[in-house]
Amino acid sequence: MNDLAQLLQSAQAEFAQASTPADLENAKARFLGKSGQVTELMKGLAALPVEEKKTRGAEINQLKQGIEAALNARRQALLDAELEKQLKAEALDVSLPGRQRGTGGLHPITRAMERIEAIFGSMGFDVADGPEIETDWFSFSSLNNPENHPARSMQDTFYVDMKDEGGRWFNLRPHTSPMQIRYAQAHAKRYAGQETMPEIRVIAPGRTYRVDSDATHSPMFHQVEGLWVGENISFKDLKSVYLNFITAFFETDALQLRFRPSYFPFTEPSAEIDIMFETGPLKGRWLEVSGAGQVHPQVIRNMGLDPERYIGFAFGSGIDRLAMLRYGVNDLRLFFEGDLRFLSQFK
Ligand code: 2U9
Repeated sequence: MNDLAQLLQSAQAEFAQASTPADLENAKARFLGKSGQVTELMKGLAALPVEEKKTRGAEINQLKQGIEAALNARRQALLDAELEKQLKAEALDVSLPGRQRGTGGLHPITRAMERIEAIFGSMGFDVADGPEIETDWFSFSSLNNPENHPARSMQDTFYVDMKDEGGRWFNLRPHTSPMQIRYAQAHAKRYAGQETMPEIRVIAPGRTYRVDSDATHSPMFHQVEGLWVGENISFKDLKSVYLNFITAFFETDALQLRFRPSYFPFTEPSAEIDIMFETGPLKGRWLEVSGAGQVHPQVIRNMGLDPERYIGFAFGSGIDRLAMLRYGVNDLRLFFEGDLRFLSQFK
């Protein structure tokens, strides 16, 4: 093979080795640049006799065209490879399903609260609402809590650095009873001038706050209190209402309910309500689910009603506790840590 054919072959080989446009430009310079091998051949023409110069010049020209063709082919190949790489990197498979935003769900405590409202609603109970920051009167005094009752202490109740009209610090309500008092006062006022007052039948679900924190107590928790006051409401009404509620909430009749004597300043007599499941993982164990009792006459009076005429019962249950029992949750803090691995089970 003559020297020109050899040169073409080494140019083709070097261009094929060039993996980037810069490498290719360097390889091009080695052949076609100012001091390139082809340029050197062209310079050598000057020393040849005229006849030889013509044929040699034509041969070198042909070589140059061959090298330029190889150079352009390699340039195009590198451009194609770059485009291919870009297309692959930006490839969008339009056949893929859209990115799901994921469906949210209600928080288990919200679900429990809605179930409770629906069940009591089916028994004709209204649902009260009210402020979470309360005065001393609605949180304690109206409920017959003596001035020195431990519930008032800062070890039990959160206080706000603002005073109410009585010069007492505002507090974060430690129970939902204040909503009951507010509801009852408004109800009594509304029917004050009438011969008979429709019965007060209301539940007050909502957030409550106490200075407490462990696997079964949280500084913010949820309570539902119930109140039924009329001219002749007794413990038997409490038992039937609460039994109806609890069997609907846990969706089973296979449970027993009992009252256990207790004491609260706002009810007399007072009782704890226990239930015992006859089947399932909790069967055979008495579980305390609520406090209850006949509304204390002084509290009836604080509602603006005559305790000689009106009587009724009240109860108070922890919604978080009912939800823990219903869903088999053993640590209250799971409800409030926002861990989607826990919460997404309730979607
Ligand atoms: C009015 C009159 C009386 C509500 C009641 C309880 C008993 C009670 C606790 C149980 C678990 C709260 O969530 S808990 O910590 N509650 O034991 N609550 S009677 O009595 C009232 C409420 C309002 C006007």
